[in-house]
Amino acid sequence: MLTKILSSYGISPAAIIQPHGSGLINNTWKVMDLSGNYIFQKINNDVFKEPWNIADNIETISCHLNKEQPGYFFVTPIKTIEGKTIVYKENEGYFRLFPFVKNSHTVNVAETPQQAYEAARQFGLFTKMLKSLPVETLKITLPDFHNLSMRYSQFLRACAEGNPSRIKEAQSEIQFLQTHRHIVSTFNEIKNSPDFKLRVTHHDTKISNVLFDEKNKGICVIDLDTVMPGYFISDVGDMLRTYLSPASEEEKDFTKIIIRDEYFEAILQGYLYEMADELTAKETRYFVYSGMFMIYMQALRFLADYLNDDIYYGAAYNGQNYVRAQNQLSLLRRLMDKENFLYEMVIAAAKKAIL
Ligand code: GN1
Ligand code: MG
Repeated sequence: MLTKILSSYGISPAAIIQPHGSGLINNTWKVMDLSGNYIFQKINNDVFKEPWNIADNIETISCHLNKEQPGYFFVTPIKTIEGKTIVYKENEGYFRLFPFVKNSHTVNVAETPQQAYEAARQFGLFTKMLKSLPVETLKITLPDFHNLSMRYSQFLRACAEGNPSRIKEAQSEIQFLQTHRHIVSTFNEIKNSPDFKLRVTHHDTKISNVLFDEKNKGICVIDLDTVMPGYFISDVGDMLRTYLSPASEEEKDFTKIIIRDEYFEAILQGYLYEMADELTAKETRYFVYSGMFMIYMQALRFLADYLNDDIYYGAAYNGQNYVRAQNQLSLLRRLMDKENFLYEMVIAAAKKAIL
């Protein structure tokens, strides 16, 4: 089946196809052919209901960058022999193909603060390079994706209408999330504040979405499905969520979840290197909040999915989404423990960046 779709790009049936990466939503393969190496993806269209919106956004972004920032390196999908950037096959779904960038590699977890710094610079640079593109020209590929008040309502619905035995089991986590709903109120203030700008936002800043070169310098960001208008708290927040702790969201031993200060400093320095002049003073003061926002939202999403019998994320073992939610709540507690200390780091770095 995959071979047939690849033939619309002129790729030979003898090409080697291997599963690649660890995303929860799309399926990804590496394709090795005599004509070159590629990354091949099936778009999950239960999640992305309008895959053509993704293709349109990538087209809009690449046209803008080619014109305004011709030196900026950026990976675009390869066109089929017929000139399409997405292939649709009935009963199979939507597929696209990217060139595999030579001498590049990805990492699955941040192993050094230097990697975290490089990634933060790349995500900051991406937003900065697109600052002259009017955000409203981008299509919404996932409505309300990082709308925390909507996520909170979804969670409340799951608490009322979900699996009754799971609701009972998760009482203490449900309580905790409700007690901390001030995180949602702060988000509502942000939405209504003129100090917070909508910019071109990546919305999936895990470290495996950055390509590194042989010297571990960042080359560019990849996986542009969720690029939409958004707030900087989404991008910085997901970096804090996924790089600060050495243990991932799948870890069951929550004692392994810690906040590594040197990774916080690296994300801060890397992001501000590109974005210090773009962020308003008020936005900068919400740097630590952005981590709380994303971790809280991910806990809500994992827990709501558990209560709804795992319809969104699926589960490789019984209770996986419950473990993920508990894991994220531990991470949130650890971050809150250090909130003031990290805030001081932000203020010090912002002062230096202005001088
Ligand atoms: C999903 O598929 P992946 O791993 O890139 C999810 C993110 C979550 C993440 C949690 C479209 O991303 O929002 O943070 O899982 N993407 C979508 O691991 O829902
Ligand atoms: Mg993704």
